[in-house]
Formats: sequence, C-alpha cells, structure tokens
Amino acid sequence: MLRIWGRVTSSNVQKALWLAQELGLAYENPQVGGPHGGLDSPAFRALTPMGLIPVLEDDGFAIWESEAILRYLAARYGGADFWSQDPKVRSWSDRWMAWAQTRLQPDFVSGLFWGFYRTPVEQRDAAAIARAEAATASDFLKVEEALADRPFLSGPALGLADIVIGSLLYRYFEMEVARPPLPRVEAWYRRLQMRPAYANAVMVPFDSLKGRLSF
Ligand SMILES: N[C@@H](CCC(=O)N[C@@H](CS)C(=O)NCC(=O)O)C(=O)O
Repeated sequence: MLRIWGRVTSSNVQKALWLAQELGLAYENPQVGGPHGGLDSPAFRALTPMGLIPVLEDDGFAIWESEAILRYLAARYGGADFWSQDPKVRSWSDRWMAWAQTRLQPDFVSGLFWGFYRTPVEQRDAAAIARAEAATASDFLKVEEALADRPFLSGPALGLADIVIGSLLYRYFEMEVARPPLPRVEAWYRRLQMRPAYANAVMVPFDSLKGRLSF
C-alpha cells in the first residue's frame, strides 16, 4: 500500500495525489501538516529529515520532495506514460519542472500566493505584490508560447510538467489578481479540469489558507 503523507490543501501534496490518481494507484493519505500538525513527531521525522509534506511511502521506502515523488511514481508505475523514456520527449518535462522550481515557484507561490493571498491584508506589501503579479504574468506568457504547438506542456500527452505547473492553475485563476490574456493556458486549464484526478486532487477549496502565514 502506498501512503502519501500531507494535507489535501498543500499544492505540493496535490501534485502527488493527482499523479497517483491518474495512475489508478490505491493509496492512503494521512493528513499531517497545517492544522493537523504532526510534522515534528519522531515517526514523521523518521520518514523525512525536512519535516515537510509531501512524503511518499512505498512499502517502507520513504521519499520526500514533491518532484522526486512524481519522478518515482512515473518511473515505478507509469510505464512509458507521464515521464517518457525517450530522452528528447522526457526533456520537455524536465526543463519545465526545473523552470517551475527556480522561476515560477518563487514568482507565483512565494511571491504572489504568499505575498497576496496568505498575508493578512494589513501586512501586505503592495509594491512587492505588484512585482510578483507582473513576474507571474510574464512566466505564464512563456507557458502560453510553449502551448502554441502542443496540447500539453510535456508534449503530445499529459506528463510531469503538466502536473507540476498545471497544479498551480486552479489557484492562479481563482485568485483576484491581474492576469494577461492567456487563451492557450486557459484552454489547457479546461482540458485539465475535465480530468477526474485533477478535479479531485487539485480543485480543492483553499480559503482556509487566506491571511494565514503560520504554516
Ligand atoms: N520543495 C518541497 C516543499 C515542501 C513544502 O514546503 N511543503 C509545505 C506544504 S506545500 C509544508 O510542509 N508546509 C508545512 C505545513 O503544511 O504545515 C516539495 O516540493 O516537496
């Protein structure tokens, strides 16, 4: 039995849950982190020295870092799907995953989502939010360009890049922030929304995170 540790409102946990559901895997999802706590318990720290979610446990083998978890699940259970064995096709997923970690996460997640949504109104820094909004817009315009010749960021079919970046779309489009015209990104988002695994794992209300900096 697989176990994916972490609260369902964590976007990093959502990536792992989404892929596990796409793969049709049975798993348990113990709720830890956020209001559930448990990240400092000796049992959880035995799984990860980082004390963060998600953690995947597969038959006693524990993996932390959401993208390492995605690569493990795809390699172990995905066959040729999700993370192609063709080095060129695989590189599409890999480059967007690297870009998401180094560019989109800082701009959107740390900058805009935390700076705007998770920060109480009276503590918000309007100039920093405007910078993060502009940086995020410029990032999604890069995704817009990439989708000109492919239905999915990973290539002809849904892959790991779609999971990493697509999992952020629900929050980006639900939040009251300025966005540039992104017709291809919106069409891609609609394609993702039609997938039961996306609707179930990613489209999870996140208002409990609003104005909350504590976790
Ligand atoms: N780079 C790590 C980030 C892990 C991380 O920051 N997880 C957050 C949730 S998204 C966490 O554990 N926060 C503490 C909490 O939820 O209590 C990954 O991708 O797995």
